[in-house]
Parts: sequence; C-alpha cells; structure tokens
Amino acid sequence: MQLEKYTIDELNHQQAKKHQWRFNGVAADISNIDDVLKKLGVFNIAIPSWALGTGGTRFGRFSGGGEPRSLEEKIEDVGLIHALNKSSNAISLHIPWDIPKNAVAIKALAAQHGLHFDAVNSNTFQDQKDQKLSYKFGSLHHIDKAVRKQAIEHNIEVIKYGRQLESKAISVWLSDGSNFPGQLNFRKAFQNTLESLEEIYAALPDDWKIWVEYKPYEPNFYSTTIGDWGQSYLLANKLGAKASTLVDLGHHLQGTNIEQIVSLLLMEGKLAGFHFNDSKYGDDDLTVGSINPYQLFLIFNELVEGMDAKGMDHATSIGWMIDASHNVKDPIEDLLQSVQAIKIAYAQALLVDKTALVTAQNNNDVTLAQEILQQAYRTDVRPLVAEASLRNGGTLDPIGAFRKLNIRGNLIKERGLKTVATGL
Ligand code: RM4
Ligand code: MN
Ligand code: MN
Repeated sequence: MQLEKYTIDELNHQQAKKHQWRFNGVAADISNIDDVLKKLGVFNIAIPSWALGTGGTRFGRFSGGGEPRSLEEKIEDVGLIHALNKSSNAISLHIPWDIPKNAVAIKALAAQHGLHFDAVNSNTFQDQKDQKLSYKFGSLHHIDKAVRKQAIEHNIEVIKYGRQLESKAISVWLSDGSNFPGQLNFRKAFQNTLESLEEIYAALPDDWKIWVEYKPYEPNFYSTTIGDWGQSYLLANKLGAKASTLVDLGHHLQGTNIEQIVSLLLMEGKLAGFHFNDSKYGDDDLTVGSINPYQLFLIFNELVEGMDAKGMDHATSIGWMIDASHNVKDPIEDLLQSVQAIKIAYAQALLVDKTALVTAQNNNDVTLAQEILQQAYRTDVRPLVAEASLRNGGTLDPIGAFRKLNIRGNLIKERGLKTVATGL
C-alpha cells in the first residue's frame, strides 16, 4: 500500500485553518522560528525492522493482524510511516531476523519509499537453527574460543550485509553475562569481549563505525559483561576512533541520570547515538515519551547544548533510532507516537534560552535556571512539529491520518489477520 500525495494534501486541507491558528499562536513568541522549523524539517529517526510486528512478552503475544511477512513488507510499513510524518527516512535491520537476500532489489525498494539503511544489528543472544555452537553461556565473552570465533564471524557477516545496503555502522548488543556469583571471572570476560570486538573492528570498512550498546541486566540477572556506559566507554576507547557508546534509554537502573551520561559521552566524542524508548521499571521498551517526557526533554537539552558546543550537525552526526516493541498497540501507531515524542522533545530543546541559562548558571541562580528549562518544556510545540511535517509534504496529524485512511484495515486485507513478523 502506498499513500498518494493528494490524499495527504486533502487531509491536511481539512485541518489547515485550525493548524494555522495554533501555529501562529506559538510561533509569535519564538524569535528563531525559521531556524527551529529548518532543524525539525531535516531531523529523522530510524525505525527498527524488529518493531513492525507485535512484540510479545514471555507470557504471550497478541497480534493485531496485518503484520509484515517479509523484509519487503517491513520496508513498505516504514515507507508508510515516513509518508505520514516525513521524519523516518531510514530502517535499521537486525540480522538474521531480516536478511536481505537480494540486496540490490531491497535497496531499490527502500529508495522508492525515500528510505535508506541505518545501522545493522548483530544477534548473538539467540541460537539459530543449524547453528553449530550455542550462545547459552555468552558469545563474544565466551570461555571457549570456538564460540567466540563463531560470534565474531556472525558480526563480520552482518557488516557484509550492511555494506551491500550502504549502512555505515554495526550496532552490537550482547546478552553476555552471568546469572550467579562465581559463574565467571569478570576480568576474563571483559578481556575476551575486547579481543573479539577488536577482530570485528579490524573488519570494519574505512567509513564505518561500531556502536557498543550496554545494558545492566536481562537476560542475565547477576552481571552483564557490558553492563553500563563505563564498561562500554572503556571498550570503545580501547578499540579506537571508529568505536563509540550507544545509549538505549531503557538500559539503565531506575533513577540513573541519563542526560548526564549523554553530556559526557558527547564531550568525549564517544556518543554513538540512541535507541529511544521509555520505561517504568526496566528495559520495558515502551513508547518514547510515554512515561517520562521530561527526562526525554532533558536529554535533548544536553544533546543540543553539547552538539552546538562542538559544532556538530544535529541531524546527522550521531545515530537516531527507536528500539521498542509492543504487545497491545498497533506497531505503526506506536512508532508514529514515538517519532512525534522525539520531535517534540527536540523542538522544546531548541527553544531553551541558552544565553539566559548560562547567565543564571554563572550567577548560581538555581530558580531561574530551572524556570528557563521549564519554560521551554512547557511550551506546546506540537504545532511546530506539525508545521515542519506539512512543509516536508507529510501530514499534520500522522496518527489521525493513519486511522482516517484505515491503513491497518488495508494491510490486514492485503496480508491477512494471522501474519507474524520476525523480531522480538
Ligand atoms: C536488547 C537491546 C538491543 C536489541 C535487542 C532486541 O535489549 O536493546 O538493542 O537489539 O534487545
Ligand atoms: Mn537497544
Ligand atoms: Mn533493550
């Protein structure tokens, strides 16, 4: 299913008056409105290929139907998302869940939808059918060299697929760790991981990056070998300039000050990018901004401030991806909500009065500093995000449009009710 431009124009037309009125209301107060709209207009967030189907939990999976049955159909779904919001022009593949069997054709199909390929992700946290050695006790950190070799080769194969699609980065998340005290030697596990990553690093093309993701627990519940940003940063530093740390918002213990981590990684030139989601308890993979939108804003505030300090391009200098999966929502609606939440937080961060904030900080004026941030956060920037979408040819209200056009209904008609997408 492909959306025609006139359909989108028609929907926007119906809402034009109301939108204009709302937009004028906020825009009047924003001195750098053109700059804000320009930045919002070029800001895109990649969609993970594993989030287009219903995400289950270990207790069950409740599909809503019309799930993409192939990589081609996943690309079609991302194409729909992008047509609606004009902010999702890339897809991030997880191998072997989504192997591009014919890379030329897959690339051409993506291009038809205005999409390209973001980071490729390796998977050594599950055993695949026909796999020789098991990852039950880990992969890159494994005590057995043969298992490590198998996992290294998998990562190199993922790079090979990525090259065919013109990806520029491999994202590595390991479930390696231990479930009980005494199970492994932390230092040896770290050294093995480092040596394995060094071999993968050596296989990187010149213009590629390797992104090292951390996570404190799950599926291992006593230790994770790359458990926090310090451990990831240590690895990235030892590996070299092409390696950096990927922050998945759900991979922190409760109460962690993620924005501070982001600020320092950025300062060190070691922030690879993000897996956006939200969480209440752990790696819940909930819709971005659904639980703690203020934290999301504070993260974006550090991003904008830190990137500007280094003269970095907001849209392209780090990786922006969603990593979420859902058991009860329509996956496309959920992804649309996530992208909107990210753009809202970004827009709010662009509104922070930096000069005033620096002055307040230098005067130790705590109250004023807080007021300045909250002034930006409490601005209803939704009309700005809508305007940026409109100017790019997207819809004013992506979820409203998805529903009005009965996109899911059409997908169910095309694909059937009982389809199952690969992924979590
Ligand atoms: C992990 C981590 C990885 C993702 C897998 C599916 O918790 O977030 O990024 O690839 O889940
Ligand atoms: Mn992740
Ligand atoms: Mn995760």
